[in-house]
Amino acid sequence: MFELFNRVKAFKISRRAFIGTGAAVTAGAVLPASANGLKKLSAVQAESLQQEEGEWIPAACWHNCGGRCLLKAQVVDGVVKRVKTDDTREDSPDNPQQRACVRGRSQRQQVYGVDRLKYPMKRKHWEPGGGDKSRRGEDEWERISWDEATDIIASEIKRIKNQYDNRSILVTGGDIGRALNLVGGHVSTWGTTSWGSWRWGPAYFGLQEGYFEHSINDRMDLRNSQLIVLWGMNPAWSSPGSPTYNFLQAKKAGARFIVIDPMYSESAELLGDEWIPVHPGTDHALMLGMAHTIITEDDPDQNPLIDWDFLKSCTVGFDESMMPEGSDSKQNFKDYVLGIHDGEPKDAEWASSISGVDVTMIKRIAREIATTNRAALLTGWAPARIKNSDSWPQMFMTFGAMTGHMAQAGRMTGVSCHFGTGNGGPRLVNGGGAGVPPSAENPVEDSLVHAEMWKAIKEGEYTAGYNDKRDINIQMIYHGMGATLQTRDGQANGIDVHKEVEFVVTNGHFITTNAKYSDIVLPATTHWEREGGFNTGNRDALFYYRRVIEPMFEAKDDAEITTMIGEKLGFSAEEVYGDVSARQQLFNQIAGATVINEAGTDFEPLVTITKDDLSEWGVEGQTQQGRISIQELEEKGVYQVERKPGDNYGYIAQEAFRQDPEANPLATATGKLEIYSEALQEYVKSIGFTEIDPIPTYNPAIEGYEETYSNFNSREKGDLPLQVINPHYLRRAHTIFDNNPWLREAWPNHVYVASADADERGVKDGDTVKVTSKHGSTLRIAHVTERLMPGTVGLMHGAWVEIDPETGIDRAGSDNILTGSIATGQAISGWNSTIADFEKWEGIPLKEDKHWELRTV
Ligand SMILES: Nc1nc2c(c(=O)[nH]1)N[C@H]1C(S)=C(S)[C@@H](COP(=O)(O)OP(=O)(O)OC[C@H]3O[C@@H](n4cnc5c(=O)[nH]c(N)nc54)[C@H](O)[C@@H]3O)O[C@H]1N2
Ligand SMILES: Nc1nc2c(c(=O)[nH]1)N[C@H]1C(S)=C(S)[C@@H](COP(=O)(O)OP(=O)(O)OC[C@H]3O[C@@H](n4cnc5c(=O)[nH]c(N)nc54)[C@H](O)[C@@H]3O)O[C@H]1N2
Ligand code: SF4
Ligand SMILES: [Mo]
Repeated sequence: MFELFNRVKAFKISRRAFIGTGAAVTAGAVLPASANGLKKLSAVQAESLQQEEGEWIPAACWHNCGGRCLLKAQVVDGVVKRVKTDDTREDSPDNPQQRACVRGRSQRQQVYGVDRLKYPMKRKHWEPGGGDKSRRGEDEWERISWDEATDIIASEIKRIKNQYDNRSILVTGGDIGRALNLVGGHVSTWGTTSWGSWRWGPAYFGLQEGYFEHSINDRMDLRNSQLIVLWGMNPAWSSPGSPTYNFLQAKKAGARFIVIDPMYSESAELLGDEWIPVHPGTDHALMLGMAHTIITEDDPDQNPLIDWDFLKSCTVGFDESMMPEGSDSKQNFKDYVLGIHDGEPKDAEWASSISGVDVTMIKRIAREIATTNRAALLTGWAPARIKNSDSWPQMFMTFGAMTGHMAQAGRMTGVSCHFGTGNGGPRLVNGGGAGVPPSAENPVEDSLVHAEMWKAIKEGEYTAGYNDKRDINIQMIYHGMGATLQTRDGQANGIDVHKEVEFVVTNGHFITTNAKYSDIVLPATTHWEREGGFNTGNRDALFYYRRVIEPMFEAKDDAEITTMIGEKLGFSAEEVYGDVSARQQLFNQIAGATVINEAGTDFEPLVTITKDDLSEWGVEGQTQQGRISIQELEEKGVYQVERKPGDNYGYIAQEAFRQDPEANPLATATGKLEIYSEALQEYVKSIGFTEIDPIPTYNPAIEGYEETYSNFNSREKGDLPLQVINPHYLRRAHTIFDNNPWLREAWPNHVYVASADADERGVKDGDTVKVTSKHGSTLRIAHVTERLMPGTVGLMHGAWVEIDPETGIDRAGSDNILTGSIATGQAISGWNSTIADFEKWEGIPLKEDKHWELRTV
């Protein structure tokens, strides 16, 4: 191990030397400023890449980053010298290369980070039972052995289990549950995380569970759309890789793009023909105003704006004549929009007064969508990560249904986010299972919801359902994976909790926020240091990765850590994990990989396996015929299904349902898309927080736009007059890469503030500001911009909290230090509904975080 460390160190020095020479070559070669000169340069570079000895190994880029790309690492003498991306195919619009973003290309700086956790560490003042718990987060660290670390963990598990019970042990992620389930289990967590109100609710009114793949058509079909609305989505940042390129093909094919977003995003810049700024969390009101326009202007003969045929055959609840049996006919959507019973028409004027969008603009886009033959209404999850947005997905789908933009070529309405951005449909190529037996069942049923979790632990009571509060007494927290203390609502409560419980453990790569507030931290391997596996992303491609380097220092795989702790608790490795070796697990995944057949009707094995392969790998298995050899997979690291327009792999969401709704009903009580849904209403009620109507009525968000006023009717501004959103930006994949030196340089972590708001507060670009919400304060350097709607603050998601012990103020721009533990409806984590204000910071100005020390231990 020491030998490897020296090699990495030597490499770092020689890399610096290399960059020096590289820069000189670049300057010289560019001087002629001719195309020829540049060509010569790339030829020189290509040659130097080839001359290098060593092997290019497919390397994982494993993050929850919304994209997925091919990464290859050049390994010389056990050390990664370079990374490159997809050059396995010619790049073309139909079959783009799966090219890595800036984060993937900086991956080496993560794996070889000087701040990697090298050894198991113990908090200096830890004692059984916790010792001085208030020192968590500030205490020093001491190196300990794996044996000591696992001894301490096992004995604390036993102590806490005996002194309290298993309901006092919280696991926030990872697979440590495999060991804990054998000794009586642990409390779990759940939440709507990414999806907001798209997570569970949509299944109740007719969409499959809020996941990505099923509500929109595939990327080839996007080129048939004449109008594409990007409603609260910014693929250029949050779905890097091919999605933005695919949208560009749709644009080249003639589509007009409208972007509805409080921020003039990079996607708006690249694709948008029009940008419509909207106050965060008021999208529902805006869409009601649009619905009002087309309901009042629709004339089936002279000016047809509503697709009555689709509404009648495929939906229930739109008007009095379409109500499901047994319902109150007055509770129909159209009457609500017109204000028949409540006396409040949801017209464009009403919508404008909430959303901030001009009345004429609301009417115009409503008409434009309704009169375009083939439109795509696409939304990300950000507008659904809003407290009280439980009816928003139903509203979005209702508008799509009214305009008939569903289930036909070039016509679609739904979620376009993460891996499924602009590319709906089932995956075309899949990895197989590893063959590890399932974990023993967890006997503890309690599960805490993210949105209230930290407050619930603090107060000793959590919500288990409608009228169902239960007591809870957490004394141990095991962070097996994830960045829970950083990424869940109400971080200030979370920090308090971490200073109160008796024992906290984290497996991780760095002194992340979870680790910082722990007693014991255990160094985990990264995917580059493991046997291998598959990563999935968009539906066309499957990525294979294998071991690039040996484990750094004393890092161990999470599975091994769980096994060691299981053994200290008295169980054999087999009892914890089964006896399938890591090599066999990898082989099983390869052998079980499948790809769509040419007819697009079924799946067939992806990888050919010969007798020689079996003996070379030393695994059990059978020979099979597939499309590619194991050697090709190991070399290329990607299999991408070849696409062309009109091929057999296209996907039109809900097509069969629209063609024959009787023969292909949706999974609702009525078999239809339910604009009136008692099932949705009941579901939301059953969770135990706020309730909703069966039709998509507008509920102002808690900490939403309306609350920026002390009196919304008379428009008196309140103490917290601004709204904070947390865009997912390219510096990080959530919290990951926040410590990456290259990315710190490439992407400063400034808070985005609108020029008008900055002027009002005497703040200039580059000033340090203090942003304060109801729940906490954070310092950041201000990026003053015209690209943000006045009234909105863009605090980018995922920075690692850094509480100043003197002031109690966060210095790092942590998004969740501004959010509270507030659960609504289906327990939405409504981060994008947070109200705040900012002011110029009169203390010592912040340094850019590229100058900050890394947390090395
Ligand atoms: N305020 C606010 N909060 C948010 C959001 C927001 O927009 N605003 N977005 C939310 C969303 S959409 C999401 S998905 C969540 C993400 O929340 P998390 O999943 O908690 O975030 P990540 O940063 O991806 O955390 C992954 C962590 O696991 C570690 N890790 C990675 N691989 C391994 C491994 O193999 N072993 C071990 N032991 N550790 C590993 C990484 O180093 C990192 O610390 O955040 C949510 N939180
Ligand atoms: N670079 C990067 N990419 C990522 C991630 C990451 O951390 N970093 N995380 C990945 C994960 S797990 C997820 S869940 C996805 C999240 O993907 P999204 O939910 O699409 O991501 P966001 O970047 O939060 O928001 C997208 C756009 O919505 C806008 N927006 C915010 N609030 C509102 C609103 O109330 N109304 C409207 N109309 N627009 C609004 C934002 O300004 C932004 O331009 O991103 C994935 N991709
Ligand atoms: S988009 Fe994701 S998978 Fe692709 S290079 Fe970036 S971080 Fe890696
Ligand atoms: Mo997410």
